[in-house]
Amino acid sequence: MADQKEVARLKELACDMRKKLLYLCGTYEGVVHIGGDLSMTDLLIGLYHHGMNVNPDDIQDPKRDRFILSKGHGAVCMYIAMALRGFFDYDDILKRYGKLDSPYGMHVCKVYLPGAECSTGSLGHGLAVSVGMAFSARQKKQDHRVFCMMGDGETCEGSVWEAANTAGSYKLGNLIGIVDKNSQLMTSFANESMSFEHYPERWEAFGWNAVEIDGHNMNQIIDALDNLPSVTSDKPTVIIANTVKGKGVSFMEGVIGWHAGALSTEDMEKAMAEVDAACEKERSAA
Ligand SMILES: Cc1ncc(C[n+]2csc(CCOP(=O)(O)OP(=O)(O)O)c2C)c(N)n1
Repeated sequence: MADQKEVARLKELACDMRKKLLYLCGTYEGVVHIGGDLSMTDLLIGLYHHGMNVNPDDIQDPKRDRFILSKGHGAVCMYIAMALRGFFDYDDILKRYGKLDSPYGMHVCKVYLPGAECSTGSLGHGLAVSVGMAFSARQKKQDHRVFCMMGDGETCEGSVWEAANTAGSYKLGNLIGIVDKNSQLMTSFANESMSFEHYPERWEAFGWNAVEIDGHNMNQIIDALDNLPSVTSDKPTVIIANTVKGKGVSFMEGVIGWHAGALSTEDMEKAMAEVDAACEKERSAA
């Protein structure tokens, strides 16, 4: 069972991160992909603050775990998770997000952002790049992992399954996929567009371990990350995280219009107060 002090520490970080995302969404002059940012907040906190071996003071450490945000439209969520870990300054993100020549683009740009392993934004490519990185690590006898975060909508892309098949065929146990399964795409609910039946079995058919969790339950996130098979094992693992788009904000949860949007000051304050209240409830229940 996960260490409860650690779980409490990570939950606090997730609360802080949700508020930081909402503040940006209420103060930035354009739209933010807030729905899918809030669905993967707990997962990114679990990864950057517990599960992955990363060091903001040595971003080129060859032993570091590699992270690819394949759902690249959630870039600012990754920037803030990294800022809370000491990679960047949150105020700098607020100042420069989405501006010309900024390292903090709406999508991830490896050329501009120190610590980014891959530029993403065109969906369906991150897993293939991750497979290449994991294969290369195997050949060089390196023992880090490669983590790849995908959206469930993104996995409608055929290229994802070609990459999944390749990873299974080459027995890349050093590769971890995470699917932020919030059951919404951009303009529809997932099951209105594509079937997601037998979803874990699809991964298993390509030679993967599939682990299904509640992607907002920090105990389950930490358990999944703490119990990954060894880097030398012969099966890649996918963590299928059931999440809620817009998690934590009543007027966003499960609402199609909140794939991306901007918040008025009033709604921003309301949303932040809801997050605060939920965090306070969790604290007093602990
Ligand atoms: C190849 C490609 N097609 C279309 C888009 C536009 N697009 C951006 S986000 C999105 C929906 C993705 O859904 P999902 O992967 O489930 O992301 P989430 O709901 O977690 O934000 C689409 C279609 C894109 N970025 N890349």
